[in-house]
Amino acid sequence: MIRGLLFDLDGVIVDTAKYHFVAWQRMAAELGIHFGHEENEQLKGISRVESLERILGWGGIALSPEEKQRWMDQKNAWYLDCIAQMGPDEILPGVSEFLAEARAQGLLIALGSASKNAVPILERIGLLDAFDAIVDGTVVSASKPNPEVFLEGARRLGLLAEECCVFEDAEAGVEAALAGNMYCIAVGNPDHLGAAHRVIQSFVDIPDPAETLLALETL
Ligand code: B16
Ligand code: MG
Repeated sequence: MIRGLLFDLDGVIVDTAKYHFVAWQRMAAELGIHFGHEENEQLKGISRVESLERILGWGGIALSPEEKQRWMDQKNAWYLDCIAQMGPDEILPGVSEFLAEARAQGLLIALGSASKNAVPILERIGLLDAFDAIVDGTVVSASKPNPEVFLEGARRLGLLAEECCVFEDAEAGVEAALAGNMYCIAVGNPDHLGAAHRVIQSFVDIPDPAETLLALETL
C-alpha cells in the first residue's frame, strides 16, 4: 500500500533544466566545448560535480580539483542569477493541485532531489510547506541512479520503500527509484522513461488526482 509520495524537483515540480542549460552552456563556451540540448538532456538528475565531469569528458579537457571547484562555483552563480526571478507561476501545471490533494488524503510527501539549490527554489515558488521531509543534494552523497536520495526520503517519512511512489523526469531518477524497490511514475517522454511503472506527460494528464491517489493507495 502506498502511504508516501517522493517528488523529484527539477523537471517534475519546476522546469529548471532550461536554467541549468544556460549556465552550463556559458561555461562550456568559455572552455571551447560544444554543449547543446542533447548534452543537457543527459545531465538531468545528475549531480553538479558529475555534470561537470561529463562536460569536461566530452571536451577532452582535464582540470585540477581547484579549477573544477572554481568552474562549479561560477556555474552555480550563473544558475542562481537565472533562478533569482522564479515565482509560483513557474510551478508546472497540475502540480500544486496534486500536492494539495495528496496532503488532504493523508499521504506523506517528501522531496528527493539531487539539487543543492532545492530549498531556495521551493521557498521562491512557495511550496516549502507542502513537504513533510526534504532530501536534497546537501544531504546525500551518492548521486542518482543510486537510490540513496529516495531511501533516505522514505526513512524520514517513517515508511518502507515499498510504501512509496516516486515521481521522476530523468532516466537516472527512474533507475534510482526502481533500485530502491519503489513504485515509479515518470513525467515526460515515454521513449526515454519506459522503465517506469507508468509514464505521464504532465500532471495535467491526471484529470482526477483524488482517484489516482486512491488507486495508488491500493497498490
Ligand atoms: P544543483 P533533480 C538535479 O535536480 C538536476 O536535474 C540536475 O540537472 C542538476 O545537475 C542537479 O539537480 C544538481 O543541481 O547544481 O542545483 O545542485 O532533478 O534531482 O531535482
Ligand atoms: Mg529531475
